[in-house]
Amino acid sequence: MEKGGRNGCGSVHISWLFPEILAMIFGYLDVKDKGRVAQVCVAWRDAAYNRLVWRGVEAKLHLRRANPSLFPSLVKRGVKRIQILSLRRSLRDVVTGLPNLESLNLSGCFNVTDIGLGHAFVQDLPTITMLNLSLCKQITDSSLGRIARYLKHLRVLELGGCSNVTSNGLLLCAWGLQKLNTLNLRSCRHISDQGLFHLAGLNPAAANGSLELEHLILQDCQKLTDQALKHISTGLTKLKSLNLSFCASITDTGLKFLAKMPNLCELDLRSCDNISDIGIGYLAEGGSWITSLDVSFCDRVGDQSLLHISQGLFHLKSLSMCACNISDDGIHKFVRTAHDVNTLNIGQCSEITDKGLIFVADHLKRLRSIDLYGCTKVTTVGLERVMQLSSLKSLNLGLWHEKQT
Ligand SMILES: *[C@@H]1O[C@H](CO)[C@@H](O)[C@H](O)[C@H]1NC(C)=O
Ligand SMILES: *[C@@H]1O[C@H](CO)[C@@H](O)[C@H](O)[C@H]1NC(C)=O
Ligand SMILES: *[C@@H]1O[C@H](CO)[C@@H](O)[C@H](O)[C@H]1NC(C)=O
Ligand SMILES: *[C@@H]1O[C@H](CO)[C@@H](O)[C@H](O)[C@H]1NC(C)=O
Ligand SMILES: *[C@@H]1O[C@H](CO)[C@@H](O)[C@H](O)[C@H]1NC(C)=O
Ligand SMILES: *[C@@H]1O[C@H](CO)[C@@H](O)[C@H](O)[C@H]1NC(C)=O
Ligand SMILES: CC(=O)N[C@H]1CO[C@H](CO)[C@@H](O)[C@@H]1O
Ligand SMILES: CC(=O)N[C@H]1CO[C@H](CO)[C@@H](O)[C@@H]1O
Repeated sequence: MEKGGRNGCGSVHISWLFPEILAMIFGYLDVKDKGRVAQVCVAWRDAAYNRLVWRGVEAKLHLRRANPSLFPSLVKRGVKRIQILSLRRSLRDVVTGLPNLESLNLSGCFNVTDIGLGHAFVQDLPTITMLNLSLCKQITDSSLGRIARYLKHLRVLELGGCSNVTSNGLLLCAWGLQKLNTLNLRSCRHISDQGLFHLAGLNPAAANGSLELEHLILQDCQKLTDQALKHISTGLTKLKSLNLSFCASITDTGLKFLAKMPNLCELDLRSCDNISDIGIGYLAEGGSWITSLDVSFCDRVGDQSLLHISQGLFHLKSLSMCACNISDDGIHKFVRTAHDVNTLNIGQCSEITDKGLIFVADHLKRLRSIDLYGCTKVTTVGLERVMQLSSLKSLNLGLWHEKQT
């Protein structure tokens, strides 16, 4: 950012601008430059204090020594989203210093404990809608109890990698967090089917459930079985996306339940080893509205699944089958009804040849992105046909080739 002309900010044109207009312009700068323009002169500093400038900005803080002007200056700018990079002071200071706090990101902050959160969350905090505790590994169900009690307006809760969280913690969430829209439980390996039973509100005497959930990430929750999917499909009917990747105990039977979910459009089953063509058949028979399906690294998913998909998943836009046992035959069956598909990831499918790519080029006229990384049997003949698709924006070939433009 230049300081603007010989007269500092007195440069003729800019000084004519109303402070409101300056503030709108400053709003487009990145956070560092916002700080710099505020140091140019008094007029610019005042303009830079306008809340418009800082709207949506996430302040990143190292909370070390006491700094009495920090929170008032953030409040003055209207900053409502905070990311804590390191924590040597009480979290309570943050919560009391920023009464309008909307988003608190503590991800990866290793010093976050139940005791620390216990000091911070002692009264209703109705403005906080986003809490990111991912990788705060010391957090247990006891913190979830506080969160469920005092952060009732939470819409996004990230607990990825919080491996001490159990189904009891989920019961507490299901009791207190009625407005939850997004819940990330990645690698919370102690969570069992019972936790999902509560989350889905299936025992209303104990908890009404978080029935507004639209996005649920259960990646790598190894204990979950088909029962959990039954609970989800019964109670969490607003769910739009579900991530079950690496849930090795999920089987084809579980997919029968998911096939009935009216709003489910994104399903991630990457590396679910017990899923086979039969399960994909259930999904397709259910007439599901799935637009995005990932079954990459499912060894038992193959050409038969592509046939099922062509006969039932008519709304599919994105399909990922990396390292699945598929061939040109399967592609041939799939492309006939796959008119809306814009993303196709079939990397490491070593049986695919130019023939398969020609089927793709002839039928998938909306294809924007294709992954062919490690497809060792394809040659420039097939690739050139795919590259002629006018919609194509991205072609991943990994180490072997590169898209020429
Ligand atoms: C962790 O935070 C507490 C305050 O909650 C502080 O007293 C302590 O010194 C911090 N520890 C480290 C290693 O930063
Ligand atoms: C929260 O912090 C994590 C870790 O630093 C970062 O990756 C993530 O983008 C942050 N979230 C938001 C919404 O900024
Ligand atoms: C939460 O933190 C994780 C890990 O750093 C990050 O990947 C994710 O985007 C964050 N989510 C939000 C909503 O900030
Ligand atoms: C469930 O919701 C109803 C109606 O809002 C409420 O009266 C009841 O106390 C709730 N049950 C629990 C266990 O919180
Ligand atoms: C499921 O989680 C994995 C890992 O976090 C992520 O790469 C993938 O995009 C997620 N799938 C969906 C549909 O969000
Ligand atoms: C791959 O699929 C074909 C038929 O589509 C089948 O004959 C073959 O046994 C499968 N290979 C493996 C390793 O599952
Ligand atoms: C407080 C608590 O329960 N901490 C446990 C978290 O999980 C690790 C192992 O994953 C245990 O060693 C801790 O005792
Ligand atoms: C729950 C279930 O059926 N798990 C099976 C998944 O597949 C492996 C073999 O691939 C079996 O050993 C498990 O029993």
